[in-house]
Amino acid sequence: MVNITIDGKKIQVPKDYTVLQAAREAGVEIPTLCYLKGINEIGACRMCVVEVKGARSLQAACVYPVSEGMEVITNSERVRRARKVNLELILSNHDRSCLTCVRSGNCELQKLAEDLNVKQIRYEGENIRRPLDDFSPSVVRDPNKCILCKRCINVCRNVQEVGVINANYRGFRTVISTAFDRSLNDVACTMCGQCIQACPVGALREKDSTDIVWKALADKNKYVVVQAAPAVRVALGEEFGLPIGTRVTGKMVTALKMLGFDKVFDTDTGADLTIMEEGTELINRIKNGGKLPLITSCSPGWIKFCEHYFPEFLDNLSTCKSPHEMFGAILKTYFAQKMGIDPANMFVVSVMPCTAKKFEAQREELAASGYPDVDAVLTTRELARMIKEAGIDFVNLPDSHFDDPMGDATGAGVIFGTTGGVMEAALRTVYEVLTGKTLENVEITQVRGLEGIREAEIDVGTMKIKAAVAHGLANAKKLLEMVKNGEKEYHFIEIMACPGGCIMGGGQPIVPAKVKEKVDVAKLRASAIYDEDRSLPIRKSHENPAVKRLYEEFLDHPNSEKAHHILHTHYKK
Ligand code: HC0
Ligand code: SF4
Repeated sequence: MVNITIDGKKIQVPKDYTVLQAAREAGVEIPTLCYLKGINEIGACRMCVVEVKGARSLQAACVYPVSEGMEVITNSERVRRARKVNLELILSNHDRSCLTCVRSGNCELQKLAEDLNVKQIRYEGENIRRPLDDFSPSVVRDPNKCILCKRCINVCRNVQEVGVINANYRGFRTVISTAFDRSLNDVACTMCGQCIQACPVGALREKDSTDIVWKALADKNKYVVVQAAPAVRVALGEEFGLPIGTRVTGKMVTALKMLGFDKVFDTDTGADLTIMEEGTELINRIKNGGKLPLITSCSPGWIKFCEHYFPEFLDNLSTCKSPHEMFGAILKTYFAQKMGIDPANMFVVSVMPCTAKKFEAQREELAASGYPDVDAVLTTRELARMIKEAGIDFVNLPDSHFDDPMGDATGAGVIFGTTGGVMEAALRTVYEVLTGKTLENVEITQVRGLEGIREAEIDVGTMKIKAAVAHGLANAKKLLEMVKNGEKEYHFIEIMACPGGCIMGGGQPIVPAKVKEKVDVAKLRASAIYDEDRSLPIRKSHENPAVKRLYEEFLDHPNSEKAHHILHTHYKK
């Protein structure tokens, strides 16, 4: 420990702390912009400058280490002036179209300009206009709004270990881009959207699909069905000022009905169906000497990562389509037949916490009826924008239920939304199928938690299933390397591209970096998911009445020929 003084306040802090960490602990406010705890600590924006007694120039608190006897001043005239000038310089070279920016109201730059009382910009930047990169179906890059904070670079490089974006050129010409300035669509980007989550401004955002969906809703000839992913219901409320971790399932359903969708369904039903198919696939591979470990296939960012970087594992991937794609395929076949609707006139919208789902929906192999299984994907943020545009008072909405006859879902379907959930849901079913016994305690806590890689051995009758869970692509990579070099052996692996699973997807509400420093967002959203699971009367996928009916009336049995045709897919090397 060392003794330091910040603004006259004496404190003791660990000797490996930075000045910023010490100040935060002492409750002293220092503004930051490029700083992203544990991910981007590079002192680039110089918003956090402070005076350190004995040092000639001002120091960036986020990278300056504490030392015994250090005296720091965070709020002198000199410090305030320097921060203001730095901010004005950033703003001088920024496209300041705040009124029409998707991040207006949730922009860290806008907030700083307000906090630092910047009322004029005295400098003229170079303001080089650069073209938008909007060729990716998932992520739009707007270099004119970029403030070169490099948060996106370090998330992509270190959290996801993908590393497709970097700083090109120097000085005013510096631009965050890909190698040779290609579109994100033309490099090995997984479309996970974690860079969007890290961006403090509107330089990275999702490809907007709200117009396409409004158009479909207005088309009298279209039967427009919507399904909502498990993770959306525990985060959508944040866009309307509700606390992180609030469950808004019923309000979300009401809002979707008010927007004019003909049917409002639950992707959790698709998740239950996935468990039937994937659980059966696992049992068959174990019994018949098939390729193991079986690896889950529901996270499209993970699938794209596997196709680009680990093609040797493609045969390990479950052939199951992801739940929302399965559900879309069922809507345009079974449900369309049942309702007497031509699938050509059906428009399926998925509301997802994920940007990679936009890319997934466009994959041409995902079209069981001859038409795309899913026509448009909205992120949680886009749905919030539509609700606001429609003038709906979301917070005061009453609750509604998902529609029949496809509206039943189980707690097993809900927990898909958090890391470890697909594994737990599968094991709830696989245990009962293999042992013929009832699983009394459905909460398989060994696979829960937020450790990057988790392992479990589950007794199922005469055998033990060795399972592993990884979330975030750097963790996925680490786990796959261990499997590849024979260090680890498993029967079943769950991989989710985003750290925390879908609850922390690239399409979820964006929580400012400062709030993320204090609040464990993943933990709060995950606990809301587990509460929702506990609140449901049925918690095992194979007990879902809608899924049972689907097999009786249409699919016959899990992994049947028809099920394979409609619910399964293949991958590209
Ligand atoms: Fe997920 Fe899904 S759980 S990927 O994370 O499997 O996006 O929430 O909808 O499809 O169900 C996302 C979330 C889904 C799918 C489901 C899976
Ligand atoms: Fe990297 Fe994911 Fe952003 Fe692509 S979407 S640039 S992989 S962080």
